[in-house]
Amino acid sequence: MVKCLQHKDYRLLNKIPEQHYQPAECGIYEVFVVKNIVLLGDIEYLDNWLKLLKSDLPDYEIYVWPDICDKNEVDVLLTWNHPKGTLSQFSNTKLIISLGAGVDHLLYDPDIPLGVPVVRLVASGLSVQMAEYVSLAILLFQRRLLDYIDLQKSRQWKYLPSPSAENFTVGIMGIGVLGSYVAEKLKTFSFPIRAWSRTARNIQGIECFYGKDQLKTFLCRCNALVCLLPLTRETQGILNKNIFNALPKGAFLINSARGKHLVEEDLIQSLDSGQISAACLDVFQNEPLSIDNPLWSHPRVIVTPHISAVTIPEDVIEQVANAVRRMESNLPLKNLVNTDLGY
Ligand code: NDP
Ligand code: OXD
Repeated sequence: MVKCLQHKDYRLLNKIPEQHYQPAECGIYEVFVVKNIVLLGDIEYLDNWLKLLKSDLPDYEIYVWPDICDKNEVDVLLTWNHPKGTLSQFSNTKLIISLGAGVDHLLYDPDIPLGVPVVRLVASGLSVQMAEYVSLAILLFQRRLLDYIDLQKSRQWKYLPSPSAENFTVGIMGIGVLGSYVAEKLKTFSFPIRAWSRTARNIQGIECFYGKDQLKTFLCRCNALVCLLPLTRETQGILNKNIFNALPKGAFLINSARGKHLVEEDLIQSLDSGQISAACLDVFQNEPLSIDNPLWSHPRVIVTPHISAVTIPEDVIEQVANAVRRMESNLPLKNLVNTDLGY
């Protein structure tokens, strides 16, 4: 869109191609291209986002859904859990940025405008938080903290033997940006690490497996299983009774990826049979977790409200601004999502 201004703004003037200058009959008029960004959905730290976007992308107008400019003139969408039915309205958008590492919230929506590039966030802050969360849960399970909490309730002073870290193998499903960082941190405690991915990987100090054919071999020695997979057609419902039965009896589960990876009923059965000893769940089929969901009160389940790795605007603003500038300059986008693969 081209807009007239009735004041001089040399900062903007310098950015405008010459053919856009239009001298007016009286007064000083300048003409420049207006570029628009819309923040759409559940945006945590909205005030920070607005402040940072205005300072890092000063040539953009920033809007927050639903008070936005003409939908056809939105250049960039920054989204997280957008309201249903909104995406199709942004057919002229040039770039969609997921305000998280996952993009299932976008790709599972049939309304997503076709052909618009989607980029996701890859930030060291997310990896650090995820490593803290997973390490906390692994150590809690390996050192039997849940059992000690139980003993405390009945004031029992009792020693419970626990496996050494060297004898407690952690299996990570999804050894991408987050999984590989988590693995490096867990290695420092001496946990043997196994990893499972879609394609073959070779990572020093990690026993790597890939593809459906190697899944059961991967699982058979995992004392704890950590899910850090993206949610795709292939991985939906992957944490089910077949997987639980392929783990050593009494294994632990940590799901920090997406709720739809887990068949919740299968987990409850496996917990009740002792096949799975305990689970730490950060994500759920339906969020927020409904008040009557049995996971809330299961004695062997830890529930957290999707907080393992929260996007902090200050950590990622540079990446967001870079993506916008690269889009403008037709440069290859970083962290571009492969919409066919779903991650
Ligand atoms: P990446 O894309 O970097 O890594 C994905 C990994 O999963 C890769 O190793 C990939 O294999 C593997 N994978 C994908 N599909 C399959 C498949 N069909 N079979 C086996 N392996 C597969 O993702 P990130 O590490 O950045 O993030 C992972 C997920 O974590 C996000 O998608 C998001 O859902 C979740 N997340 C959750 C957060 C929370 O707070 N709970 C916060 C941030 C992210 P390959 O290496 O072969 O490509
Ligand atoms: C993410 C998340 O994908 O917070 O970043 O779940």
